[in-house]
Amino acid sequence: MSEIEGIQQPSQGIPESTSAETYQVPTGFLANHPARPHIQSVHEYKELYQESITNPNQFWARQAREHLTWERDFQTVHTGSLLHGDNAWFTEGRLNASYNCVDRHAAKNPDKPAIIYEADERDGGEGRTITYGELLREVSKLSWVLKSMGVNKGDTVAIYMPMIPEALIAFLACVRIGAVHSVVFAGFSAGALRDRIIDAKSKVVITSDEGTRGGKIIHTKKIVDAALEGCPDVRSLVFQRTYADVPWTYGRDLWWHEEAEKWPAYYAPESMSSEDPMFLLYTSGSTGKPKGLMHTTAGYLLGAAMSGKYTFDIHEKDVFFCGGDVGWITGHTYLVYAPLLLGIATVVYEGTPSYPNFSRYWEICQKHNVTHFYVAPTALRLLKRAGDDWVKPMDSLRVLGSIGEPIAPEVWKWYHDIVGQKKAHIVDTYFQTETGAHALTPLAGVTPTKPGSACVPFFGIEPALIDPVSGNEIHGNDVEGVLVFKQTWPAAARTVWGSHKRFMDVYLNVYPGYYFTGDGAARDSEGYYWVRGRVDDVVNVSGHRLSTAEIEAALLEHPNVAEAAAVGINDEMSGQAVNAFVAIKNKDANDITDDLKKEFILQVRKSIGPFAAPKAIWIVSDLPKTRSGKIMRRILRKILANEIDQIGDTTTLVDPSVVDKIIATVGVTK
Ligand code: 6R9
Repeated sequence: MSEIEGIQQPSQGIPESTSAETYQVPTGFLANHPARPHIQSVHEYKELYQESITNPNQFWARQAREHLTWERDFQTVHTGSLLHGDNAWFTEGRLNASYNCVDRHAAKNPDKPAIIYEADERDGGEGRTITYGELLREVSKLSWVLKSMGVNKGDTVAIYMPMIPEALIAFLACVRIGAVHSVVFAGFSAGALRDRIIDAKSKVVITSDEGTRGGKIIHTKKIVDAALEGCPDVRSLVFQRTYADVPWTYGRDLWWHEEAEKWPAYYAPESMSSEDPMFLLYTSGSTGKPKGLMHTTAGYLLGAAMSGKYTFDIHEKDVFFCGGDVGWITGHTYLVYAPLLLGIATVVYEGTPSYPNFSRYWEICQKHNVTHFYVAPTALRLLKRAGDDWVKPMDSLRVLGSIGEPIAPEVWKWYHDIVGQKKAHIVDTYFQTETGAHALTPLAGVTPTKPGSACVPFFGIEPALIDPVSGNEIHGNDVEGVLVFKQTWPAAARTVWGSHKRFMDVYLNVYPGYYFTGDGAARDSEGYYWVRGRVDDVVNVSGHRLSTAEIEAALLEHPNVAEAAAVGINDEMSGQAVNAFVAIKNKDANDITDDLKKEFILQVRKSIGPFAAPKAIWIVSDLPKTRSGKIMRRILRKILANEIDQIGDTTTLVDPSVVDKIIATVGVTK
């Protein structure tokens, strides 16, 4: 059975505002500019874009030689196809990611800031700045340490770290020695971490004693300890962040600082082939098991460098502040790789937007003259609700980015008017773990924008909309369908680690010849794209991608859960929220208490992580199932949305009367 069997129809209509409200590049953006935008006009964008689609080999060869430093030049630009899933870029070429991010800048400007660290306020909000010269020394030392621990080229290393500079140092040391990093967001539970360590066959986990975030302690080392209970051969390297007394397993655990001081401050970067794996990043799909998307070296780096340069219009002295966590693709590409590839300073902020108060982001922007700020709409909704008084005047801001979920037009406008003081250009960027870098986005300083639209395709991306019923492409404008891409691009993930068949089935075999995004989208009368959200069983909670199947699998681990169905519903603050319907076993109806519901929520926190906890649990006697045993989640979604009249035909259900019982439980009005 293919994973996307239940593709849902993209539902909403095109908002009225689609072509009515267009914002031109703010005059303040240009007034504040250090030089002039890299791309000067919509016309220039269109010409370059056209070349990227009609003559991709010429386009990408030029870009690859311009943006990356090669140890050995490539001869072949691209081989393979979406149909066969065998794409390779810049073969014969050799390079090193860490060299491109660190050495080439350290040689020219050793004293230039690379990382600006802002600590969590729990520690008084202090921090430090790390220059490119220091970064090269730190990365080199850690490279030696990893080698001394037996990590070789091609081995996988798990990184389970809070938002501190050492997380970036860990990324860079891995790629310096040719190891494949597999970063696991430090909000995942021990069980989820263990699954990812085992699936990736990671040899070492890099972590910290603890983390601190929003004034709270994250017990990273303890979680790693619990995860490693199931993996006796995996060793751990522990950075001292809070100096807490943590449990220690001699022979397995090593302190970062004790090891690093043993080694020289230069380590020669490993020579890597363009297609050598660079990292794995696990993400949720329609089925229970998370998949490790594999990115390769040259193509990924090129996507990061080019989108950094052109989407954000980054210039030499810019300071980039990405509020996303390094555990997600946004952190990988836009907190770590893009700014460092371009040789600018990247802000690493350990805390949250609301601690100790709602000005924290803006104070950081003021303090460090941040030119680019990039965050998920969920944080913007929170800050908007907190009130405009918290926002500070930030004259250095030129570009404000949004990522991870659709941004509502009123939040977009608030970002533009209040945060950006109508002087910064807003870029609503659409991309995925799988795309590696931006796929649909305005270009700062170039593209006229529309609140709520991710606008136009990035170079090399040829979007199309497909009718999910007929499987045919929908041509023309003012249409809506399933979003696909018609040709591949260098930064695309190459496979699902250890399961190429799954990669083919989920992304490339759904509509043969196309890359399937899993999202629904509209194309308005001017060809602008409006991403609606997932058409599969993936829910986007506060910009975190969750699989309903994974949540259901977690609930089923509880001894009193007979069956579970999780669905996403719209939520004012988190964009979407998860509600779970549970049929219980081994308990009487009288035993259904709030405590039991709490236990179910706890089960999900334990199995996946706190961020995946359902917002509500509904205990029901039975779930709406077809004769073939398929749970009709669509019906549950309609009930929660109070759209009872749109439930449709229920005659295919084994027991249609369960629908009325669920309606009574949820308490909606008919
Ligand atoms: C970067 C990231 C990818 C999914 C994607 C889509 C949603 C991301 C968006 C957006 C509307 C945007 N998404 N950016 N939806 N507008 N600008 O978030 O990657 O975690 O893999 O999630 O996020 O649904 O398919 P990832």
